Parts: sequence; structure tokens; C-alpha cells
Amino acid sequence: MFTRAIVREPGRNFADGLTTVDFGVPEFELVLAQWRAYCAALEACGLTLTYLAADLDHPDSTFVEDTAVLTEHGAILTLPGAASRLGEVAAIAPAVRRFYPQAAEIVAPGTLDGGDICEAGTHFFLGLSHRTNEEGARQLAEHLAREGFTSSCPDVRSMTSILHLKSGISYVGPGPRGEKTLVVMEEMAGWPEFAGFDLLVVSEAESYAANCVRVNDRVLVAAGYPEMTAELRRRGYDPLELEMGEFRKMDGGLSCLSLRF
Ligand code: CIR
Repeated sequence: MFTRAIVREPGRNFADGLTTVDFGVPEFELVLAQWRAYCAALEACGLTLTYLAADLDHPDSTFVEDTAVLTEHGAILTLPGAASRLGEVAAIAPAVRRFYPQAAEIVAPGTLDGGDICEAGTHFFLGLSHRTNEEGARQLAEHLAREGFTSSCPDVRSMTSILHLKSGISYVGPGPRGEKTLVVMEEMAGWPEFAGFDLLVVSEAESYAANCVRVNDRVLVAAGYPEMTAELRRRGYDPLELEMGEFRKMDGGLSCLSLRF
């Protein structure tokens, strides 16, 4: 069960952030409306939110997930792989340390974005990407091992369709009969790393919906992906659909917008 989350309001210069996709320029009023609906959804799931003010020095800073990895036992502040995002860690550290005074840190030459880290019960997938390098993953694996977690490192560096591991996979936790459901985009469905999980394969046409988030009794899922939403329902999950179009324009997904714990 999650009880809290940290979120950061998007700044007026949100559109100046990094992106690899060409879906148009986000419209700020719509960004804010979608962000507010996202925060309200977390609250409806029972979470108490820590709201951080917009940080105009870092246009991508609403994607707080990339700055820390929170587990039930501890926290690790990251070292983002994009230079323009490095300062986001110092900016969020006090909010993380308020709840995790002993928070550890990823240090250079390691780099790591939280978007590459997928918790799947007692196991963590640490994605190697153009943001997270082997050294960053090695350091995190060591921290996690000390907390009793195992880990493995799926490599997404050759994929052009996703930025982070969690753009392509999400663990939605135990289903009604204890299923270990791992949502996975079609392109990654056959990967040996994911054997042993109950795969929910997202069709190529709906691949953006592979980034979804289990929050207590609900699964947050992007609106506009009916097959994926219906499949979650069929498996006994309770999806909560949210408009994500403006965040998608900046390579962002549902998980990126909060640190849940
Ligand atoms: C970036 O390129 O870093 C941001 N525009 C998007 C980050 C999305 N974060 C995530 O998937 N965890």
C-alpha cells in the first residue's frame, strides 16, 4: 500500500524540456489541467501528496520519478543521465530526506534515471538506457541488495521506440488470484528477463499505455487506449483513466509524474 507521493507542479516553460517525439508543442493550460487531474487521482487512491513548487530552472522537473528510487526500506537519490536534469536532484533532496533521512545517492560516473527502474515485488528491473549506465545500475543493485531485493538489467539501448525501461513495461502487482502481472509492450514481450511473470502484452498501436501505475486498489492508465484498459478489467484490475496527451509530447508517462511510497 502507498500512503504518500511527491509531485512537482509543471512550470510555464514545460515545453522547453527534452523530447524525442514529434507530437507537437504542449499547451501549458492543458498541461496544468492534466497534472491537476493526475494529482486528484492519486488523492482519490488514498495518498497524501507533498506538492513542490514549479522549478523554472528545470523544465523537465515535473517528471519527479527520475530523481529518486523509493522502496519500502529506503531511498536512493539518482544522478540523471541528461545534463539539463542534473540539478533536479538537489532540488528534490530535502523533500525525499524529510521521509528518508538516510537516503543514499548514485555517484559519478554512474548515471541513473528513476524511469528505468521497475519494482516487481521483491525483484527490481534496472533498465540500461541512454540515461542509465552500467555503473549507475551496479550502484543501485548494491543498495537494493542491502535492502533484500534482487535485480536484473534489461538493456533497452538499441530500442528507438522508448526513452526509459518503464516506457515499455510496468509491474501492476498481484492480481485477484495472486498473478504477478507485468504489462509489457509487444516489442519486448519475448524477452527472457520477463519469464516467470504473467505478461499482459500491449499491442503496438497502444504501446504508450504500457506505462501504467498500480496505486493501491486502482491502476492508473492513459486514456484513449481501450484494448489495454479492457484487458486490465478482464484480469480483475480497476483501471483509472487519465488524459496524458500533453506529457506524451515530452516523452513523459504516468509513472514519471510522482514518487510514490
Ligand atoms: C526527459 O526527456 O527526461 C523528459 N522530457 C521526460 C522524462 C520522462 N520520465 C520518465 O519516463 N520517468
